[in-house]
Amino acid sequence: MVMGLVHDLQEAADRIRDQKEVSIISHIDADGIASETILELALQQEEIPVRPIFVRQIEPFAMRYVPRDSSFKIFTDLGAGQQNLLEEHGLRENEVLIVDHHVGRPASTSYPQVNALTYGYSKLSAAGMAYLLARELNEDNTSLAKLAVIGNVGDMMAREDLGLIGPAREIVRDGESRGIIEVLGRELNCYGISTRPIHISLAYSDDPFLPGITNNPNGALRFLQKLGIESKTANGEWRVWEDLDRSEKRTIASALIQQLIAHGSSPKRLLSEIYLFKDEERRTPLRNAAEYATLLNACGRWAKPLIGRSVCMGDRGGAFKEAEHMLNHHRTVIRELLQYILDTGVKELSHLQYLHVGERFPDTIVGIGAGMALSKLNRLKPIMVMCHLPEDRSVTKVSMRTVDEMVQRGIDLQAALIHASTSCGGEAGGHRIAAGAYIPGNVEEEFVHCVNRVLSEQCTQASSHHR
Ligand SMILES: [Mn+2]
Repeated sequence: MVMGLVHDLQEAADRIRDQKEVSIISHIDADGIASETILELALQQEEIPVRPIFVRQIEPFAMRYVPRDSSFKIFTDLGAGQQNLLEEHGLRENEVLIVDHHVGRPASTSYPQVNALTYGYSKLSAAGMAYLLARELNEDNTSLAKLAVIGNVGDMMAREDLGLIGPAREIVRDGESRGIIEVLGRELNCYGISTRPIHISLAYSDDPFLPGITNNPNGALRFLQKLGIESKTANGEWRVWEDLDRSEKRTIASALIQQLIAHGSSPKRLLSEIYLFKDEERRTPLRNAAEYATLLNACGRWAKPLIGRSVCMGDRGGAFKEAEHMLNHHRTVIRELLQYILDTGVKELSHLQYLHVGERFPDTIVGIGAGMALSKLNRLKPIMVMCHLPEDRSVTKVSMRTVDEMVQRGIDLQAALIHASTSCGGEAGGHRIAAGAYIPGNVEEEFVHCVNRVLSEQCTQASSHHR
């Protein structure tokens, strides 16, 4: 870790130790829920009472949930980009700590902040930062490494490099030495390895796109049969990826590598690292980082982040049942949304495809639906899905998704949405591959065309660099 970070963590830890009462304001996604829980558990150890508050990151109404009381306010997984709002809310610099990994927008008050980006770490999420702070408070807090890994994986920090790197990787090692985390190297880069039948898991893989298998469970099943891999156990239960032995996994991986090469695609992204939690029961979504993160995301998206928090704190009874229920419901509604997008069809511009779903679906899942629809549409054209915000119909939420290949070619959705929103009085945030914005409802049409223009410029710029 760079020296500046070590120093700033010490200072932040000292600041926290002095507090009588703390409010933690965090984001409702997996990283936000994990961040909040890490700090809440760490503060519990210090006997400091905590009040958890969850908000949607870039929504315009977030501040109304921040209490106006004497408690010390820790903002996790948000705050860096909203410092002007903290200021407007009347927060002074001695009552705030920001623990974040988003691009900062400074205000005239200089709020104390530990932000992964400040230290040059772009592959470390807020839960990673919260963990480093918790470990600074007490070395024994390495027991919280699992939650940090869930946050990191949930925020796609392992995606680009096919594994966690830098400080996020050190956190994995902390978990390994506590005996909680097991790292499986060079595993198939697919989702659902602990809970989904193998062919379903294979059919989910779209990075890389597997011809005849991606989005095609029957094709995946035939593929397994051809290789002589049993899809079911002796008592007729579907096997999951985790049940396969080493040689079965190797058989599948080498067949896929051959297939990709035969189709002229690169097998480079086929294998990645997977993080298993040995203290969790097999065949549950808690068993690996990616599925655990989805469970937490489901809680957030159905406006029950506190249920996710209870699961993170160890509840395996009522809260876990409810979380599982939300996860299943989540899947059903996402499937409906996907079908709706495919049935309705998208409008196409030169550099993007888009659709407005009105208020048929909760705004919190529209982005995922967009991502899933993309793999069934023209993958190389970024997709934009718009919807109305239930709390305020005059605001439109915009979600965009693209694929790695386009990011390599110079597409940056975050930059495009920030650019287009500033000119129309909206707010945007996210990443190159996935980003979102809130815009006034009456500028939708202009906005879409503005984003299309920016995307076309990004393409031109990137190709002129290559020349
Ligand atoms: Mn985050």
